[in-house]
Amino acid sequence: MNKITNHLPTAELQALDAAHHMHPFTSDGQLAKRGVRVITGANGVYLKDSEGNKILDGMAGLWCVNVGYGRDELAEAAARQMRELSYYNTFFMTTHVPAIALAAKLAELAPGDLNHVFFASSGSEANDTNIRLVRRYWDIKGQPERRVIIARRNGYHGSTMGGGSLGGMAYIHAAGGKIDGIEHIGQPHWWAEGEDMTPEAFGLMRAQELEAKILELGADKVAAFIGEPVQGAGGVIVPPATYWPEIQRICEKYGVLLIVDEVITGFGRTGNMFGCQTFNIKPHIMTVAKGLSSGYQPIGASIVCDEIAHVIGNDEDDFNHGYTYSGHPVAAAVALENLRIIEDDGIVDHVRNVAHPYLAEKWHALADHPMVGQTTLVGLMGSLQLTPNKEKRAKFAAKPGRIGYMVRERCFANNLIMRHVYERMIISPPLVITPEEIDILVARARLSLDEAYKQIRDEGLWQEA
Ligand code: PXG
Repeated sequence: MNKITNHLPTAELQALDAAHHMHPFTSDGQLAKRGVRVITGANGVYLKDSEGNKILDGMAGLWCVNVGYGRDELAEAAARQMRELSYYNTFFMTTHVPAIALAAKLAELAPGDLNHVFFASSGSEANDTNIRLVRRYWDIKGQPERRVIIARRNGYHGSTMGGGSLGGMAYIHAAGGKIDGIEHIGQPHWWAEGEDMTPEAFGLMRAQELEAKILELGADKVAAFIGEPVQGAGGVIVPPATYWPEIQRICEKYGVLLIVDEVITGFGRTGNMFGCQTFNIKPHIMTVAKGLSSGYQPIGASIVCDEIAHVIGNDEDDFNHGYTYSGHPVAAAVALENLRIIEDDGIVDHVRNVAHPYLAEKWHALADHPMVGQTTLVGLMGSLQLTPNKEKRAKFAAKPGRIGYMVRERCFANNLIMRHVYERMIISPPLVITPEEIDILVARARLSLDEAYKQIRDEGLWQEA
């Protein structure tokens, strides 16, 4: 078959997919039995599938399509750049205009003295870059023993060997191992782990695990700490207000570099350009990807502070790291145009002043549903915690993920993409979502909860662990 067409019958596409396509984070055998969903097009906040369904994408793809689908300007920017300079690298004393312009633009947008950009093609790659950057920095500073990077359990930083090791997902470590020199501390997930503590006391306690870990390892062994302002893939875990100030204090006290992974929270998701601004965090390095191009091109970057960039850059030896596609001109041109759209269309203001307040009222109202024990919403990333007993913050007796999966299946059936992370339902819609579309999203979410609730009761699964 040499022509990819949308016009084959769904069953034929599914059969070809099952025969040849290995999917990420999937059991392909199980998927083949169920039948994969074939997406054929998208516009605004809606996806279209091969059966003609119009699906509201409550996840913006994988948290990335910030400006919505089908923007002509981005297609034009790509076509223009492909004609002008389809590819050249940024190794060997060369550069090109899109990489220059995007680096300068990111330096302008990023807070503080985050003025230097190392390009990658994804968030995982950018985090791998960060591992090298911080270790190289300490080598040059004459402290080569500072190698350990501290991260959090249930954090997510990608699925390359470096990114997957920084992440705190045991099932990813189990898939082929984990690199050395990465240590994990607890996550600030009050609902699941805070027991009888107040959120504030719990947030402080979890942050202080960083200090304990630094003291256990010896401060002279610790290169950096990495965290997401709000854990995304972990279930939209919003840390208590006490958490980040204490992390910042501890990093400063021990001279530990602070890497903030903004792959999801960057470019308007939290109601500011960056999550760091929402949570008042001052990092040495910021990881970005996803919303940087709204997913129209694969691109990521490490945005680095003056001190680290100058120390590494002023050494006479090379920084021996880089990717064929670091600063890819087409990806960079598309990212630049995407940032122009975000600014010119006032998308961050739209999130802060229109979409967030409108969604917040309706989203938090879902807390009256018998199954919803907690609702969170920061900007346009939100979660619903499912529970059989709200007062006790109880877990379901069923296998972890089973109940969440049932709700997700109802969402699918009702033409809403709302994902689940175990028993947390999560949303992260395109930032351009309108109040009318928010009404549809919430109505479908409620309908799906109602249907799943009935099914859970009928199947005898309404039981506490
Ligand atoms: N950091 C964070 C905070 C992320 O959310 C990455 C790094 C890695 O980016 P790349 O571009 O290498 O995938 C991510 C990616 C999910 C899901 O199911 C989340 C991500 C990727 C795939 C699935 O929530 N986040």
